[in-house]
Amino acid sequence: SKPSSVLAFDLGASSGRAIVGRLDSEAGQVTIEEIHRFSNDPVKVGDHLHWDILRLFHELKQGILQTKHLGYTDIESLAIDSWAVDFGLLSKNGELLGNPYHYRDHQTDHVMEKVFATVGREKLYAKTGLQFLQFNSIFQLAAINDRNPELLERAETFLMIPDLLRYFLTGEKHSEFTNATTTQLLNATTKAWDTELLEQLEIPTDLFLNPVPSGTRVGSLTEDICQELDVASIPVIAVGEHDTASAVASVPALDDDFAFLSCGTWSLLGTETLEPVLTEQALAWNFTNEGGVYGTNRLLKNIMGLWLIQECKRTWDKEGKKMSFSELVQLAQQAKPFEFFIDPDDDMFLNPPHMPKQIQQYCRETQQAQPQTEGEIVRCILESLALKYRFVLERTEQLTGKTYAGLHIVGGGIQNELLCQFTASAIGREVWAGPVEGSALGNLVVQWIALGYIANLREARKLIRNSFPVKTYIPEDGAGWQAAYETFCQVASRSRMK
Ligand code: ADP
Ligand code: LRH
Repeated sequence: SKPSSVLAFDLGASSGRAIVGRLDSEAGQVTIEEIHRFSNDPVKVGDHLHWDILRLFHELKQGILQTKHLGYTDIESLAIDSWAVDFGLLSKNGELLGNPYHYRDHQTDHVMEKVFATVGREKLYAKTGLQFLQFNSIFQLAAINDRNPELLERAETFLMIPDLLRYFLTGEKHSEFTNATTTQLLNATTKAWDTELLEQLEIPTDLFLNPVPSGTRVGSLTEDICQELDVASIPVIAVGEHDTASAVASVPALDDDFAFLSCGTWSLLGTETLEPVLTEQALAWNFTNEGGVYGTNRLLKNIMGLWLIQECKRTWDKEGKKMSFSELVQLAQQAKPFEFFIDPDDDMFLNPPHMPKQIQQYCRETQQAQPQTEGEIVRCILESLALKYRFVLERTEQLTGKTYAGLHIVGGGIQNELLCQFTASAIGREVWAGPVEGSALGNLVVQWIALGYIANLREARKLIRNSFPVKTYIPEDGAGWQAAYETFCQVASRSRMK
């Protein structure tokens, strides 16, 4: 039988890409080709930060056009995955109301406390099992209700970003399950929108569509788009549309019990479980339970991730000190080890105007000396991330009662080999790095499962394992990293480690 080609759009906070996957079922091999990559710059207007959603839609069209130009006339389906929590609101006649807010917009500063006063923190966790992050959709909606209630009054339909872009492509409105779980409005036990919660917060319940499971066919390109692009219609599948759900689907683990780190703008570290873990300990440690593909639960924690480096780079670029990621990593390699530590998850790093100064401020406030050079700052970030990974990995083990022999890392961050090595050393176990296009691959394999080419998730993971390299990192300098971990924990406790 001839190979099957499908198209994945993976939209990250740092870039978007269109990737064609080819599955040769007989050989048990997948190959991928990146056919289009585009930036995804948020835009600040007045006081608020928005996604440039129509530009993203334009880029999706460019990706589809590109399949034609490259001679892929046999695309069997396409799917989108993207970051969590953000959404658009449609009017009665199906038009987008306003520009979707970016989750780093400051409208949600201090909103959590107000919501807790109405709902109660424990109750909210018991219902949703979601970690408290100030930008969860629930807090965004509460902020909009406060500041800009007309927007909600005019809204008829709530669609998460991938739901929205898929709606633009197909004309059909559906809510996809994995991404719906990130709103903190879906009940973790019933898997339905929690109407009691919505009513308490005065959010109209009829905005929300019943979630469809990942791997559902949900329409095809509209005739209009086919005409505009001069392409044949393509079926559209709702995959694990939360990019982290897709990333976890791509982890090339051969056993059921494994720990993963999805490493990109964010670092998402945790494991797959059969059921949500809603214990007091999970609440105290602010772990999240997000819906995975095919009935899995993702027990994990958000760690601030390479955002810290992206923001330093953006600042230095603006100041005329332009450097690539690999140049920054080289500088970090040359800097002295274990000089400065931060808790990467301190709120102060969520969206500051000047990240390098913010890191210096953290060091000052926690009675440390301050990193000065680019190399010192990047080294401080990378070591602190690796140490935070240890902290979260050990807590994951305590929550599940299991131990993990090593850590799978997927995503663009594995191109930072220094970080992979630091991670192996900090956790004192092997790191297995790959694939680099984790989310896109998870997106592709779920399409193939939906189309009937791959039997299930386990087979999909095996296929990925057989098709892409995985690089092993062995821990080094155990004593040095152990001492560093102790200092890191001490320093972070001064800022109340998140
Ligand atoms: P997103 O979550 O936005 O989709 P990616 O998974 O694409 O992010 O990862 C992007 C990150 O990978 C960048 O922010 C950068 O830190 C890191 N990265 C990419 N290329 C390199 C490189 N050559 N060397 C070091 N780090 C890199
Ligand atoms: C990673 C991610 C993560 C969310 C964040 C908003 O891209 O989807 O899982 O918490 O973006």
